[in-house]
Amino acid sequence: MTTLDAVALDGEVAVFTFDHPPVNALAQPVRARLLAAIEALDADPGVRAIVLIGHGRNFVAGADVREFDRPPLPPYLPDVLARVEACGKPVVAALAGSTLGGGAETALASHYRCAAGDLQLGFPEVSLGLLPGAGGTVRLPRLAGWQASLELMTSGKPIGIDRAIDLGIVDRRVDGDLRSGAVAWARELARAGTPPRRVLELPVPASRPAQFEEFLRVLPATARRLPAPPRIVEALASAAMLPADAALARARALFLECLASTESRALRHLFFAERGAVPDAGLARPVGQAAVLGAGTMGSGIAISLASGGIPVTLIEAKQEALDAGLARVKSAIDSAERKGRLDAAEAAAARGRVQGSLTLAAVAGADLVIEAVYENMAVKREVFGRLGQLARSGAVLATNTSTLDVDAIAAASGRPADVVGMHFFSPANVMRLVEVVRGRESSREALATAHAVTKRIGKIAIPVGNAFGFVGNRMLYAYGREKELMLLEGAKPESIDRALVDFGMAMGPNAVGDLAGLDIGWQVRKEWKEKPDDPRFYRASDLLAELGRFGQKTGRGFYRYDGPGGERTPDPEVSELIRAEAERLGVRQRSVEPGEVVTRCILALVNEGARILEEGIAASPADIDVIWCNGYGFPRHRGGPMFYADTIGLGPAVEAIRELAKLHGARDWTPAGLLVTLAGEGATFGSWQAGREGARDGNGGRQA
Ligand code: 3H9
Repeated sequence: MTTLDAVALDGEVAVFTFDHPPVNALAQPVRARLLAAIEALDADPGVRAIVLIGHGRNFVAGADVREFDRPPLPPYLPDVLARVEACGKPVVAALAGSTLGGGAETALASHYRCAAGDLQLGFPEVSLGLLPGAGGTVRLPRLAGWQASLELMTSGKPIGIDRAIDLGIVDRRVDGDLRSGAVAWARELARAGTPPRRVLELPVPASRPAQFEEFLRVLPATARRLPAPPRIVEALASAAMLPADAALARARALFLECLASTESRALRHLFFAERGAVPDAGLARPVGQAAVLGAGTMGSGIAISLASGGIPVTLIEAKQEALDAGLARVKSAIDSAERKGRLDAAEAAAARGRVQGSLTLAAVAGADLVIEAVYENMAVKREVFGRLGQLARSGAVLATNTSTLDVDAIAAASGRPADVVGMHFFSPANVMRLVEVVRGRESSREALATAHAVTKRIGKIAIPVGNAFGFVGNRMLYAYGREKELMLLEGAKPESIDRALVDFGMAMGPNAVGDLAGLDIGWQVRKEWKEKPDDPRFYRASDLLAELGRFGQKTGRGFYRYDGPGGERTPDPEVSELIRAEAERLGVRQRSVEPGEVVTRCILALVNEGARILEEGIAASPADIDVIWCNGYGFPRHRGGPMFYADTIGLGPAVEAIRELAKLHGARDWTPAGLLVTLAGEGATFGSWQAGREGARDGNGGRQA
């Protein structure tokens, strides 16, 4: 009788369990166990069929991404899966939950597949800059056809059980206990003498050679420029044209090319950076009820996030009309999530049931967490926090959503500053995943841990930041914006700046973003900003347009015009003329500014400010800055964030370029940060610096800004 790690016998059926917390990733020991098990079970006369199943909620969430930064270790997944497929006894994969990447490929190498109703099957490799590298590109089309394979693998989006059955990927659904259902089916197959059905032996579906090129052409231009999507299409085209062995070898070679690419390294860096542990997780206070003050766009967005994430919330406003409008926004967003299938009917009903409104601040008394999202004005916030300090129950965490004001000054007004933190959500709060969790001078570890835990619980990414003007994201935004504003005065057109940065990969150009957010918003902030740089050119173009009532999209004019029939964005020559006259007044000589200069100045300004923020301890790590910029400001993910990008160009060349810029534009804006100079001098990178500090930090409760 077989006695093996991870194998249990159920009569003549052997059950192999993937048991590798947290998500059963296919790390080397798991691959070795699976290979040993299949070989032994294939040879064991007492075993007539094999079931593969995952421990816990998931089957297998893929290859172990942590191994990708090291030399590959045998046994390699493609070889292990080839051995599974070659097994002489029926192998039934029992799928549930996350069945992703290498996990989905394991399912395809099995002979039969059944699944539980919560199946999420997909090929997310593309979001890591990779392609399915363990035979998926050759096996999947033999079950699901070319079009579905192209779509599943280039989108990375998982599918549920119904679609998996429709596509022929899953053979049957198991209601009730998955293990028993799979074992019963395996026994049935064995007793009926049903032979293994090997996917690689199924006929190759017909294809047109042009089909792959056509698919590539309609992919978004951004995807076409990345390494993975065109290689996924090429691997599938090879599977259509070459014998299986040659197609498998081609896919493997393409996978290794992707693995070595900077883009994949960048995406893997973000994958882990976005999954940092909750600092002081054990200290988080339970949150059974929340309250949000202010039912404007931000407040209702936060309420939607809390309710959808399972936390009952009271939305509080002073006036009935504003409260009704806020509650209507919440309802409409939940309805829309239901229509789009992001919440099922029961989840949507539960989310709606978790939101109630109130016109009295006293309603905060029942809340464990209060998030303030009232008007961005210190006097107003201090008044609100003074009352919250009295009304909120003892132990409740009081969070301000301010994006620019001093959290310590707000905290002091509450009379209980240890309970106060900042939770800086980004707009629209129900869509954007980023929250900067701001540590005030007196914020307690418990209050911070609670803010982090709640953010994670509602599916968002919490990044710890220190309390300084603009925290991390907006402070860096000012450095980035400073340069684009100077280049506007120097003669660059708004649309040329935007085009250069969009070509670099930014989701939107900064001038288009300004128009979308409203140029009046930043103008107001700068009016109240006491330590604003003493430079008449600082944000002069934006302020000039705001002074002229050109607030952006909401007034039909800003850096662009929006007054055409469809309200679309069109360049406005009048703007360049207004800025030219202003430049003349300020004595700025206009010239032609090339796209390369736009990118260099804007991105190096980010890098330099990021390095200063690290020196000052406002951010805990370069990776945190990368997560903030990729999730809050549309920095291209395939470049890994500004600090990772700096590592890829080299810190030495970055410092040299900054010194060159200092010669041309002055040392005030272009003195290289001390940390940057030190690391460049040591031949180090932000990545190596972070790795060196991580050991010391692990001992004291995770990341702390
Ligand atoms: C692949 O398969 C390539 C093959 O084609 C070819 C090979 C030759 N590896 O997200 P969570 C960790 S490429 C290692 O917070 P959730 C994660 O770091 C892979 N670790 O949970 C975190 O650790 P910690 C294709 C992994 O419930 C913990 O698990 N597969 C992996 O919100 C919990 O993660 C993917 O791309 C992994 N593959 O979501 C799937 N996955 O607790 C990637 C997770 O220490 N994973 N971890 O911070 C996911 O999409 C989500 O994690 C999942 C769970 C949906 C599974």
